[in-house]
Amino acid sequence: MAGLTKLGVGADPQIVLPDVLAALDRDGGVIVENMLGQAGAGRIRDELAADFDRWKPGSRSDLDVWQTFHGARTIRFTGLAARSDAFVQYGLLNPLLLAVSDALLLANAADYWLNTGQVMAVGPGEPAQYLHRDENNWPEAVADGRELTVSAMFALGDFTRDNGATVVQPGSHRLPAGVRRGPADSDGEFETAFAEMPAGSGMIYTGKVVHGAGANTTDEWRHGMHVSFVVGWLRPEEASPLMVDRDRAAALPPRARDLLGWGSYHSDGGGRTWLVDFEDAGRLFASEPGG
Ligand SMILES: O=C(O)CCC(=O)C(=O)O
Repeated sequence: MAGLTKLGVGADPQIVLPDVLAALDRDGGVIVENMLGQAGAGRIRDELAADFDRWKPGSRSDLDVWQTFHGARTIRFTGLAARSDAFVQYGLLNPLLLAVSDALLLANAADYWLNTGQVMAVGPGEPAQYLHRDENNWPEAVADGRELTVSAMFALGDFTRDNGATVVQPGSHRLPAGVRRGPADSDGEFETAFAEMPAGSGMIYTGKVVHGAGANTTDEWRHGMHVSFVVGWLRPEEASPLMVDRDRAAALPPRARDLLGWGSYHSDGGGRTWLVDFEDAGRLFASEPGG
């Protein structure tokens, strides 16, 4: 069985960055222990505990395709920046995930923003999710050699093969652009790896690699948190500024605000989008009178 490379990160993510990028280039995904840290994972879980208790498992969609994708025994919710300071500190502003996104996405865009931050708590008895590529959210923009999105699946609790660790097909990111969906063992073209990792770790992966949540055959929940970025010229999956209101945004660091869509996009070619009164949305937070 193919495995994913496992690395560890210390205080300076730049040290491990070349190894992370090499593993992503080779396999499309890489596990980084301590990416959130035990403390970060613990604080996020504590701050989201009431939401985990409140949300019911299952999809909120009427469509079969989404019900299957979301899973009847999986709890999912978004809006994490509105709910948790620790999410902002450890997830949204995660230094290694930002460094990887700089390296892969700034080749194709002047900036990027949050695609979505969501928890995926896979419950006992949940079958494996069908495999997919995240970049197919934007089929019109998908192209060979162009990275549109970078993701991390963070382990808020231990990920094991039995409790639903993310399934990855290493090397599948090299397949030609196109929709790839199906059960984990559908084609046999690629070997399957399981992102088994201790709480506080993250599995970084590109939008091109085929992956999905594993089956949970245990009687425990698998607590995961997905954080992904998308190039600034595409519309993200999650409407973050509709979830994070202006007062909440004002309390966040400027980079966090930009990533959440409370800033504008300035293309390298001079075009500007997502403006407020013809100027950068960041001016909404300027302290000068009339700013
Ligand atoms: O929960 C996981 O391990 C992966 C989930 C996933 O890829 C998704 O829902 O898009």
